[in-house]
Amino acid sequence: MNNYTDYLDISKEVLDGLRYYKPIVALESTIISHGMPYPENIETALSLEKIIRKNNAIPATMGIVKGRIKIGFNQEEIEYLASAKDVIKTSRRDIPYVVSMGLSGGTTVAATMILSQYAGIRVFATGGIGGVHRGADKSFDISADLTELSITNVAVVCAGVKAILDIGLTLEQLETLGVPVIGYGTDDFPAFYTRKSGFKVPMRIDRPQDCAKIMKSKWDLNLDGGIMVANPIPQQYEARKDIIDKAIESALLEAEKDGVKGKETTPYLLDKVKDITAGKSLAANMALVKNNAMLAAQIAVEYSKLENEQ
Ligand code: PSU
Ligand code: MN
Repeated sequence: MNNYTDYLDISKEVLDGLRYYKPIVALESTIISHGMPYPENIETALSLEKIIRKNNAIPATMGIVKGRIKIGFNQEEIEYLASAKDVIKTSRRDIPYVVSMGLSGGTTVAATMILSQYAGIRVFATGGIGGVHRGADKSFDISADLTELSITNVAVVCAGVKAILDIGLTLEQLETLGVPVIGYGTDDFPAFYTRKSGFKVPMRIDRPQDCAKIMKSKWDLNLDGGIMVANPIPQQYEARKDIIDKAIESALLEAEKDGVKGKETTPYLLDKVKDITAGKSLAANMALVKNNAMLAAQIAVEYSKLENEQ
């Protein structure tokens, strides 16, 4: 038998939530280990949990600690992932290595979707997903987040994708992979720090219950795969497009100069953009993840109503 449960430690609170079809929201841990600096990473991780509870759902921050897959971190585990130096950025391909060697991993969107599916959690909040990198025609750098969205049944609430990526190609790839990309209260696909990318979303909803209905029908119809809910950053936290664009251009140049490749690329670019904008990008990043956690909780509440009706 395929005994993946042997590898999982699910917190008591999350187990209880699963048993009674309560609303649960998954949270990733690459954002803690590699996406944000210390101590903003801990501060953000803890406040996301608070926001989810305030909106009547159970938070399940997840990742790998010393070889064990943890669904529902406690505070000590969050602090460990936020400050330990040897935490590995863990996507789908890295999971078996990290688990069997007894290592610790901050899980990416792709890996967190996999862990969520093991546990039976259907809603996940993050900042931005990975996508098709600029210059992918040469580098072939396309995030495993996209392929995961085509096979794993989790709705991912994000603020779109960063302009460090090629947003147009990322949307094309999502269409090819059959992933519904839903604009929440917007016709324009959001670009993480800014509300608009200039690309239209293929579909739009304005209420959490509509998202829950789309999730249910997709999976009732055996159309395996995830859903991307693109939730624009709140207006008051939006960054100035010209400043962000310039910061991204310089970050990309520096990455090329430093010969950065593969899994190091995304964390490198995030860090450079933060330095170039003197931390302004980090403040926007923290605000938009919190906004996504709130929407994800509302969607989880509506989805659990549908599950409980059955
Ligand atoms: N984009 C962000 N912040 C992040 C990430 C992406 O704006 O922290 C992280 C997420 O964990 C995402 C991962 O899943 O980077 C993508 O990395 P890669 O491009 O190597 O697949
Ligand atoms: Mn990559």
